Order: sequence, then structure tokens, then C-alpha cells
Amino acid sequence: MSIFETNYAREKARYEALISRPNKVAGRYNGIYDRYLHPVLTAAHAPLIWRYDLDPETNPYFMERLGVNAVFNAGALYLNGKYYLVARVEGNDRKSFFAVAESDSPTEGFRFWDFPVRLPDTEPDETNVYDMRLTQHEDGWIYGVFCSESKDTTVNDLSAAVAQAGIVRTKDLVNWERLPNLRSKSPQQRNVVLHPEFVDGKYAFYTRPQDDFIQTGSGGGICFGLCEDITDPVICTEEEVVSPRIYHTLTESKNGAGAVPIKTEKGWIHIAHGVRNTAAGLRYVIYVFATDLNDPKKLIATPSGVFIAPRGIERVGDVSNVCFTNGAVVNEKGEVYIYYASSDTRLHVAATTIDKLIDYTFNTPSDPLRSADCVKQRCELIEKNLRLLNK
Ligand code: M1P
Repeated sequence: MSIFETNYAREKARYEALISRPNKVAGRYNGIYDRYLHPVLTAAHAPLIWRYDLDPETNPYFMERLGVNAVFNAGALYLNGKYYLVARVEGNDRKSFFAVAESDSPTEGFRFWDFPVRLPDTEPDETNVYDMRLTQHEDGWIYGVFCSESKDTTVNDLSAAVAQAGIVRTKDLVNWERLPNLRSKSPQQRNVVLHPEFVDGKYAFYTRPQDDFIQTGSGGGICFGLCEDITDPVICTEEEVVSPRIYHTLTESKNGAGAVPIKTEKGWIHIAHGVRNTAAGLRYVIYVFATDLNDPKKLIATPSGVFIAPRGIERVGDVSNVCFTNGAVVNEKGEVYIYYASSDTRLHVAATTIDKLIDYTFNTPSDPLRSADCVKQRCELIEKNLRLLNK
């Protein structure tokens, strides 16, 4: 066999083994959710036809021509019995794009479609796109809201950038109609999520105003605003803070919406991310809060602390110490699958149920915000348990 044939056959076999590898529950028990052992998507899940020239004449060594660096932050959808992920795929050239991966199972077997999403190229200054949230809206469309990044030409700084919310819509995840980028009073926006229902007859967005590309500055956290016309998207109301940034909590530095909120009988459950600064750099973790069913900007439950934080190998990657989610699905059995990425490198899944998520959200005590009060809170639990054990 030629070098080409040997290498191609081996890589094809490795690829198929990876896609068909069964997954299983692993990790530390917490009763809230189960983490799965293997990531559901990685750079190695990128099809060979995306990366290699399969012509032995022009690629005799079977060399990667257009490598893929990472596959992470994915929007998620459960549709007609299938699980779809619209992942952020980052090429070796540092540019991200979107691609659909599909599986019959929520925890394994995700295979990318042949072609990435061919996003209509309507924003001439746009350099990079990432982190799509998929909203099945009651108007009948599936919307994708993502970060549209351009170079900031107003300052003399090569790395200065501007983040805005791009919007597309589709019925089949194949054909995408691009709408104008969302306009709001904030100079920058990232982590914008479209609410799945109309609110007061208008489209409703969770926003994350920020003064700067990296720093949120005066941005107070996850906000909420309404928009009259999705085809000319402007936030026409004041962006009101829903989940604030708070000193000495998970959200001290940044607070951003994550997955599209999940509707439950007790309220909208939001799986979001908070960021704090440390000597080792920014640390991103996933946390949960709930808002009122009839007034989705009204905070009604704030379970204390981290929901998912990076563990083990998850801590290490291109941007280490990051857990980030922009997609979760619920199936007809009430199972919930949360797709979370670790360290801007790979995508994992954690499984729970609607009942457990409601219990966690509404029965986990809130953060008392001071060590002394946290000790009191824990002592109350210990006293209760000792009473029960000594009965
Ligand atoms: O690198 C960590 C994350 O940084 C950004 O999130 P945020 O806007 O909250 O800082 C995003 O670029 C995200 O994609 C990335 O995972």
C-alpha cells in the first residue's frame, strides 16, 4: 500500500471507531445530574473530508490541509426524535464557523453533516462568528442567535474587537435566512439568547451589555429587552437586569445567559455562566436561576453556587478553567441533556430530568453572600440532619 493508502485507511478506521464509541455515566455523584465519560464532540469528530485532500496525486503523504483546532460551545435542539448540535468549530486558522452534528442518542454517536452551515455573508466587517443559541420560537421558526465579531477600527489597537448579536432563522437547519444584527444601546453584546415565546406580543431577548470586547465594564449582568420586529431587530425597551453580577460570587466579573431557558410548571429555568477573576486568570462556571413564567425577567429562584465547574481534564485546553454552555434539550420523557464545553476545546454532556432540575432550582438555598452567614446556613443543615439521625 502507498503512504497515502496506509494513512487514509488508518485514519478512516480511527474516525469510525470514535463516532461509534459508546458513552457511559462517569464522575462524582451529586444527585443533580450525571456527567458522561467521553466528550460528545471534539476536533477529532470533524470529518476527514473537511480536513484532508483525498486525492493521492495532490496529497501523497495524506497530510491535513485544513486542520480543525477545537469543537465546542454548541446550540442544541431535540427535533422529531433526533438530537442536533450546532457546534462552534474552530479551524487551525483561528476562525470559527458553525456545523450541525446529528445523533439518535443524546449522549453518543454525533456525526457532522457533510457541509458546515453556510451562513449568509451579509455583514462585510464580520471576521468571526461563534456560540449559536437555537430557539424554537412560537412563531414557527428556529432562530440562531450568535456572536458576530468585527475588528474595532475606532482605536489604534490591533486586537480590539466589537461583539454584536447576529441572528439567523431556519426551518430545517440547512437553509438559513440572515436577519440584521441586533441593535441595542450597548456598544457591545455577547451571549444574547432569544426567549422562545412572545412577551407582551413582542420578541424577547436576554442580553449581556458590555462596554468592551472582553470586560463587561458597567454591564450589570444578564439583562432582558423586547423587540417589536425580528426582521429589523432593535431592543425597544430599557435593558433591565435579570441576573446581576454580584461581588464575591460566581458572577463577579461577568454573567452571561447560556442555554435557551427551559419552561417548567414552576418557572423558566436558565442554565447560564458566571465568571470570576483569579490569579490563574478568568474562571468560567455554569450556574442556574429561574424566572417567572408570566414575567420572564422576574428572578424567582437563585440556587446557590456552581452547577457545573470544570473537573479533571475539563480544566485544561485552549482557554483553561472554562465551563460554558449554550445548549440544552428536553425530550418527551422529561430527560434533560445539557451540552457544556470545557476550556474552549471540546463538548460534553450532563444528563438530568425536569423533576430533578426543578428540585435543584427551587430547593437549593440561595447564596447568603457572607462567610458568616454561609456557616450559619450549613450549621442549620447539620443540626437538622443530626436531629434526624439521633431520633
Ligand atoms: O473563553 C471563554 C468564553 O469567552 C467568551 O464568553 P464571555 O463573553 O462570557 O466572556 C466567549 O467567547 C465564549 O465563546 C468562550 O467560551
